[in-house]
Amino acid sequence: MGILWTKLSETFSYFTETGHCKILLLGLDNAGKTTILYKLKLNEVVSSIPTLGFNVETVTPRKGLEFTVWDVGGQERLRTLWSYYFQDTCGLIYVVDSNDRDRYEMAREELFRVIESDGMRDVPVVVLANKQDLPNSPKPDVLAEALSLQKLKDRKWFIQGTCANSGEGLYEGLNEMAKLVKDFKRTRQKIKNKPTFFAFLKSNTIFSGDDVFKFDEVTTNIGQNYNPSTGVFTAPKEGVYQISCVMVSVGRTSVHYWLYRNEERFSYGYVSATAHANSNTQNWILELKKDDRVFIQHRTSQGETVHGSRHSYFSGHLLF
Ligand SMILES: Nc1nc2c(ncn2[C@@H]2O[C@H](COP(=O)(O)OP(=O)(O)O)[C@@H](O)[C@H]2O)c(=O)[nH]1
Ligand SMILES: [Mg+2]
Repeated sequence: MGILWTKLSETFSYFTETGHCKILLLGLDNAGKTTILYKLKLNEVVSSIPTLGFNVETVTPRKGLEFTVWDVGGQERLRTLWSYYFQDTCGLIYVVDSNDRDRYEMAREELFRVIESDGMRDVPVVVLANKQDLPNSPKPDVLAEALSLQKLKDRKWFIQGTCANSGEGLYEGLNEMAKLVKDFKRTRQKIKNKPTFFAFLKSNTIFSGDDVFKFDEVTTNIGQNYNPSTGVFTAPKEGVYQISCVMVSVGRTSVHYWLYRNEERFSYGYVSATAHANSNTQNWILELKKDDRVFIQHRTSQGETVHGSRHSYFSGHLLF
């Protein structure tokens, strides 16, 4: 490994201590990605995995840190394969040939396509305005404008001029990436520590007897503490939780229900019948202990229809 990497290795040491970190190194072909890997002297560990014409290089310079490299642009039919690599990404380095003005537009489109993909939400971006050594090379700010980087509102980004051949700017660019990734991982960690769930009832459902309401269209489940197949939320830790539900009746029937904390029925819910639909909303602040279970159960022997299709829901999150 070269001097440049030795310097960066310290910067990146944080990640090995705090778990896995995956960084994508993308850009159109000919932008300079492979040259960058070589300049960082990471070439010794480059492994190339050609899958159906989709050529992915991965480099693992130290345990827990992984760079994944491929060319974006064209290859419409291969895009579906990308999503696999987007998962768990904590940084994107996007390399652009500053002198390739004809393909600025394409580089911009591809960049946005990548960052708007599932799994890439809020992932920080460092753009390397490469080939700055060429005469009359447009400066990084020109490229920033052409790539519409100012549109990236909720995401940290940084642009750095580089010359991959000499290595100029690479340390600065990667060092900034390391900083942004650190912030990103901290924020992610904070979110992970806030168990939250939100689940709709997918379709109209008739409940009778002591059926537990299974809200089966889960839109958020941070921490996976809500189980849609049982309808039960299990508190992962002690704290004050906000738990809410909206219950909507449909088709001239009423809905009777209880809210349970473990074996305790601590609230009664009732939706009266009308000609069309009616609703009842409940909002609780609950102190829960670890492993306390919260769920909603039907209470009357007769069958009652609860309105699905994004009308009725159950949600909760840890306040503090
Ligand atoms: N002048 C100049 N040429 C570069 C620079 N970086 C890469 N190149 C050249 O651009 C071409 C494409 O580089 P490569 O790393 O293969 O691009 P990739 O397709 O993104 O992997 C090669 O001929 C490189 O030598 C640079 O900073 N300055
Ligand atoms: Mg290459």
